[in-house]
Amino acid sequence: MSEQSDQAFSPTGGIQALDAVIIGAGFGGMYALHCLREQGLSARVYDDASSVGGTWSWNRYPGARVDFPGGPYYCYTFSEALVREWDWTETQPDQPSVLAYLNFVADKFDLRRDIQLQTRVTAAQYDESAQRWTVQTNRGERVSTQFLICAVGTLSAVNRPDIAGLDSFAGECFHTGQWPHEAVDFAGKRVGIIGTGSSGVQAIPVIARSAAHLTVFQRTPQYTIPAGNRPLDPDTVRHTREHWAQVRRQMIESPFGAPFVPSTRSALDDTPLQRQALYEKHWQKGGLGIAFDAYHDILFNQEANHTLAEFVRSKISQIVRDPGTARKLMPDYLIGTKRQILDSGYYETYNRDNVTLVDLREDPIETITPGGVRTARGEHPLDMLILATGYDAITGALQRLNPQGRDGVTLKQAWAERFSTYLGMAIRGFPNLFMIHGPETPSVLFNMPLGAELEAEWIRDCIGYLRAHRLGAIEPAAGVEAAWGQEVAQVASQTLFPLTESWYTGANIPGKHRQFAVHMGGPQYFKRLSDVAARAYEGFVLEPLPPPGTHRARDALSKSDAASR
Ligand code: N01
Repeated sequence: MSEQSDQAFSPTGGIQALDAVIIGAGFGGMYALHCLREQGLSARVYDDASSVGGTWSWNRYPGARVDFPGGPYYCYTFSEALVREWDWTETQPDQPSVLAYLNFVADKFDLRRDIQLQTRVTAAQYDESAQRWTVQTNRGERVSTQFLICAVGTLSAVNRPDIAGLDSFAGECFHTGQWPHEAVDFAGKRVGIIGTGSSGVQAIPVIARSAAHLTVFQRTPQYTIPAGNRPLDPDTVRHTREHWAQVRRQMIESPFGAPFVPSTRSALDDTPLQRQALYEKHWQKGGLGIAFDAYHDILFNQEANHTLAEFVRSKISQIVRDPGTARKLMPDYLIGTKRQILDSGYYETYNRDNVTLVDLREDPIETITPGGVRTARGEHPLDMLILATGYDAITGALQRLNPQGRDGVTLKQAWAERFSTYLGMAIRGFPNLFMIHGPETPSVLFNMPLGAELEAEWIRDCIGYLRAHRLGAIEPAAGVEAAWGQEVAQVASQTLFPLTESWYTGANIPGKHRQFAVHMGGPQYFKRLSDVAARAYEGFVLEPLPPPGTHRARDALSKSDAASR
């Protein structure tokens, strides 16, 4: 433990003291640990899972793959040695490959000695006088830490749907986000799956190949685009290794953190025939380029958006042989404004004899029974039921953690009406708490490993600043969260995203407040983070350390600031 921690905290109950507790051993938490240890800080990661990897440890469902430009782009970028050492083999790596990579990273950087798995943080409480958090786990540990870093995942709080009779189902039942580690055997079984988001769309083609019968219960049809997964071209691998700094810079500066060179053309600049040819070229190649790269205005202009939406609908009509099934699969909202899905043979799967599509909008579920799912039109007998019903996204895991900040106020209380953050990194009333991929960061709309790195490095530098200036606590100032929230909403309002009900807006969870949860600025956001740091953490209140040997709080907040709480 560092010298400063001794000054900042005098243990009273003999509990262990650390500089930082990090919750979550995914991309963000693992890198935060590495960063803080490099600075000589003592840190420990807690994770409920039985392996490192975060989302890649939980999402072991069949077909799970990176749905972003993968291979050498969806990975850590901080270490050129690591980039040279790890051989990605496919453009869209599958879940076992990503998990193997994260385990390799944990070993290479000797992270495991400070990662405690199968340990859930059950409580975290801020002590104002000590400027420290007390963290408790389900194993009965209590730890005192100056900094609490929540790398709890944006898509980790599973959404178990409130469907009548769900608990009565007598067969096997799995959620895609809590998939068993043991192999799941579909052979000879009647399988049902509820949900056609990214997880369902990835799993359905794979399950259909071995199940006796697969029944898909779809509430909202999806636009999905072929992933075009293929072996990585050795020239691409060589180029990225040889020009790594340049590739990294290009990703940091691109709108979604991807190695795309954004188009400058509008979809409306081309004739219908030209557009068709360009969309067809992207469709054959696969990947997100068709939505993010072909034209610059698909996500900004409704008319441009309709051209691509119509193209994908025409593909559904061409691919799916039964016109009734094709009709049920037709989405009618703005393409790309729900999370854009990449698939491997999704629409084609509905041409199989052993697959049935149930459109829940015309034939809703009445109840789940011990033997299957009963919809308005009849019973669907099942041996296995899969819930691909998603997550209480972005804010859910933080609220389930429910830390208790200043004056005993919990996060659930603070966010009862709407969530608020400053920079998506910190929350007023919760000093010394940082988030990685928190609400109001680019998180899920930017390259997630790269975004996690940039955020973890910002936290590392911020802690370094506090230490260098003998400061004990940091917290957003009054008013900055409201301004930040307005900026997030304003950036989003320039796009088409807020026009569609999605988990970005909170619409997938009954009763959840509607608030756009992602900062869509990408590079502009990360520039803001750097600027705030360069201006001595502008917008934050910085408290001095308490006098050595005392527990008395040094209230550095100005009277007006305190009064405005
Ligand atoms: O979850 P989702 P997901 N009755 O919320 C339906 C990431 N991810 O796990 O659209 C019936 O997208 C719901 O219907 P509707 C990726 O970012 C990454 O699939 O709300 N249906 C929807 O069809 C992704 O976006 C990878 O009407 C119900 C589905 O369940 C995110 O995770 C892989 C229902 C949920 O779709 C979440 O994807 C997989 C109910 N009561 C996922 N409740 C990678 O490869 C919900 N639904 C990196």
